[in-house]
Order: sequence, then C-alpha cells, then structure tokens
Amino acid sequence: MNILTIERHIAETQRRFPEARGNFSALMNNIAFAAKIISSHVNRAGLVNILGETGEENVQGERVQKLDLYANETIIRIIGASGQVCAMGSEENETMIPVEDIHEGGRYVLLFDPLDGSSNIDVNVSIGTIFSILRRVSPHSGPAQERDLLQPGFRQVAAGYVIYGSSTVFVYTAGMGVHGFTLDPSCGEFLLSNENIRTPKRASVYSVNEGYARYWDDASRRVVDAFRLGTEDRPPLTSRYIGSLVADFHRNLLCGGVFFYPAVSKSPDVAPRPKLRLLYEAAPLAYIVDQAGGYASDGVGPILRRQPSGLHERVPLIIGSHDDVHFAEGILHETMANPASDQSLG
Ligand code: AHM
Ligand code: MG
Repeated sequence: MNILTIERHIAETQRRFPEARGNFSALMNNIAFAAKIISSHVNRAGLVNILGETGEENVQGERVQKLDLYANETIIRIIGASGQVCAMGSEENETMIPVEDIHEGGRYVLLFDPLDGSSNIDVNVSIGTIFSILRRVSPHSGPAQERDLLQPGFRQVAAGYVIYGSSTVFVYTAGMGVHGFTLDPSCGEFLLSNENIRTPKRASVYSVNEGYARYWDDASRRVVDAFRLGTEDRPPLTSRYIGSLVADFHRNLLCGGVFFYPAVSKSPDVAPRPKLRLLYEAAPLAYIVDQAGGYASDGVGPILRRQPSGLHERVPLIIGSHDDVHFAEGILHETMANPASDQSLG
C-alpha cells in the first residue's frame, strides 16, 4: 500500500496548479507542524498535576501554561513567523492579530480556534484545533485590515481541523475533496488514512445539548422531536453528544449525523446564547462538510453565504448529513413563515 504523508499530499495537489508559488503549501505544512507540537502537549495534559499546576513552575523550572493558551501561542508563533500570512484571528484574541512583515507580506490570513472543547481537557475527552484560510483582499502595499478576516465562508481557500483523541487526526479541504491523515507518533508524520471522505446523505445520529431544551423556541423543539422520535418517512436517530464540536463533527462526518446548536429566543437574558463562532468554528466546518457532500445552515440559510459582522460573531448551527440538515432547516423556515404557530415567541 502506498504511504502518503501530508506534505507529499499537499505537494501533489500543488502540482495541479502550475502558477502556484508554494506559499499555500508552506502555510499548510506549518499548520501541520504546529498541530504536532500541540498534540504532544495534549498527550501530557494528565501529567499537569504531577509536574506542576497551571500558573506554577514545573520541575524543569518552566511556567506551566493552560493548554488552550499554549495552543494559541504555538500557532501564533509558528504561523506568524512563516511569512505566508499578513494577519490572523483567534477565538482566544479579542482583536485581529497583526503579523510583522518579514518578507513581502503574506498573501493569506488564518482564522482559528486553537483548542476547541477545552472544557474537556481535564477529563481526557477529545479536543481539537479548527482553522480556516482566506486570501488577503486589502492592498498588499499597506497593513492588513479587519476586512481581510471578515469574509464569508464561501471565499475560504482551505479549512481543516485536528483532533487530539485516541489518535491525532488532521482533516482538511482545499476545495478538492476532504482528506484525513493520522499522526504516526513513531515517525512524527501525518499519514493519509481517509482519502476523499464522503459523508452519508442520511444521518444515523443527532447531536444536541438537550439540557438547554427549556430555552429553545418551538421550532427547534420540533426539529429535535423529529430527530429522536422519527416521522412517517424518517426513522428515529440515536443521540450522541460529546460536547467537543470537532469530535462530534468528525464522528458525524464519517458515520452520518447531524449536529444542532439552536438559537434561543424565549428568554435571551437568562438563556445561554448560541455559543459557536462563525469565523472560527461554523464556517470552516461548513466548508469541510460541503466538500464531503453534507450541508451547514444557521437555520435561515447556508453558513457559507453568511457575511460576518464581527470577529467573534456567534451563530446557531445545524451541520452534517445533507438530507437531515435540509429537513431541520425546512421546519425552522415553516415557523419563520408562520410565527403564530410558535407558542414560545413573543
Ligand atoms: P470552546 O471553543 O470555548 O471550547 O467552546 C465550544 C464548545 C464546542 O466544542 C462544543 O460543541 C460546545 O462548546 C459545547 O457547548 P455546550 O456545553 O453549551 O453544549
Ligand atoms: Mg471552540
């Protein structure tokens, strides 16, 4: 069997574009490099209590950092010094992260959630990094601007995620299918393990935090009822919710499933707001699922068409198997067209 590393896979993809100058490939390789470093740290997370609490010095005299901040700094340091990006945006940083212009100025911007699902770190549940690459749109002669980051998802050049789980897996798309690579810790290389991933059109699993059911509007409740109880022409689905978006998404991508994080409408003052970020979570995963034959919606329309209004904009999210996301979107549309049917509004 042919063994293909992620570097060779990216290089072979680049060969199809004779005009490519190698910047994009170098950026992808640097992201994979950052992922390996974060992965090795995540694997040692359980030793924190033995080697030193976060904020303290460990036995080597180094300061022990919170893992999500460590992941954030690792990506900023590696990608910031690479010369391929002119700016970055991170879920952990309030504002745009400018990049020192060391070469002629990077042609890309990188958006990322350094460690998604970080509340799961202490209990050894899978967590991950999500990223999105866009082309710079402001003039290359001046500094990068926020509008370089605030682009709708359909303009992404590439998107991907890394899961630090039972294995470390790197999944990405650059618009030519979705490909997955598993880290072989013995040689430190990501090896092609899932070529051209296609997600099943119909879900077998639904993933939603039902603990928030009391905050949902009637339409969201109808969607979840249809998933769990089935309808005339749809069998009931099984429930799986890890609470790490990357991990829930990955399972659903491979096995068929729909992940739903509803908007809340009834008591926005007390209810949790939609939590997922358009730029760092929803849009990159929407691009990946689209390339795998699935669909992502904010309940109104495609996530990929949504123009971001701010770096940390949050959105409702329905993502996964094509037929089930459209089915849920249809129920939400019906209620929007006929608000009188929703007892929870007003
Ligand atoms: P984070 O990026 O701050 O870790 O938060 C996002 C996470 C997702 O991974 C997960 O799907 C979601 O929060 C879980 O939220 P909830 O606990 O509200 O169900
Ligand atoms: Mg997150």
